[in-house]
Amino acid sequence: MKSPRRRRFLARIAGAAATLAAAGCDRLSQSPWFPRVLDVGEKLSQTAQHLVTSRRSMAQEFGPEDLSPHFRSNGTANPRNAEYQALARGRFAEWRLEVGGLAEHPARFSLAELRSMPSRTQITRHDCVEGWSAIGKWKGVPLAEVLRRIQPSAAVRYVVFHCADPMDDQGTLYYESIDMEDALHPQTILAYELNDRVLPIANGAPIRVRVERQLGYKMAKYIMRIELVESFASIGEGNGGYWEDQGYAWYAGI
Ligand SMILES: Nc1nc2c(c(=O)[nH]1)N[C@H]1C(S)=C(S)[C@@H](COP(=O)(O)O)O[C@H]1N2
Ligand SMILES: [Mo]
Repeated sequence: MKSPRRRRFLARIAGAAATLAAAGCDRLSQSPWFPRVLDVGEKLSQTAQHLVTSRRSMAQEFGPEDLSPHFRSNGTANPRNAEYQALARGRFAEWRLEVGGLAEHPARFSLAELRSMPSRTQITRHDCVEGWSAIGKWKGVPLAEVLRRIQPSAAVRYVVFHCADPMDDQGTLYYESIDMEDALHPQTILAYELNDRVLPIANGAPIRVRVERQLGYKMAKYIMRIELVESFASIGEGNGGYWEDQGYAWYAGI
């Protein structure tokens, strides 16, 4: 916003306003450019309004006839750390989802417990920034259901997903975060099924999050721990996600 062009534009507006003020208010409405300046303001508030409403809206859902024949895997296809491999060998019976941070009742949930909670099924399109899309059918527990059980404290602003998969030789783990508005959205689910089958390892077993109005990299796979925070300072120096730390936008949605 501090580009020279922007600064020149602001200077011109300020100059024009000063001229007008000197000329008197009655000339304001007669000035040919005044209504146009108002239009710009109107456009801006319309855009802001659109942003607010679209964030509350639902992502498009599709029918079974729209399903992609194969839902591909991207990024990690099989986390290569020993802990995850051991859990996978036991078909995740020993896996526990730890949900904590700023909450009244931090808890750990087994896969069976998550499966016994109310569920939501949705057929949606996944868009990856690398240039591919796929339509899949997801079943899972709404994140709002899980959060209701642990009672987030009033200060919570972000939900952070800590994943099992190391992204480099230093062992940097994949992680992601969303705000409370997306966390409580009805289409935000912790998915344990894809296309009527147990979620494959390639797509994030035992659970991965669906945040339907955002891009693929927000949909953390291999979730081990969910942490409720007030700011990213509490999770280190990061920008709220593995790809965000490489320069991607934190808000990857419409
Ligand atoms: N833990 C973890 N989550 C992840 C990734 C990853 O590499 N590790 N890749 C992301 C990206 S870029 C995309 S497009 C989707 C891919 O999901 P899929 O493997 O089910 O196609 O997962 C996202 N979530
Ligand atoms: Mo992606």
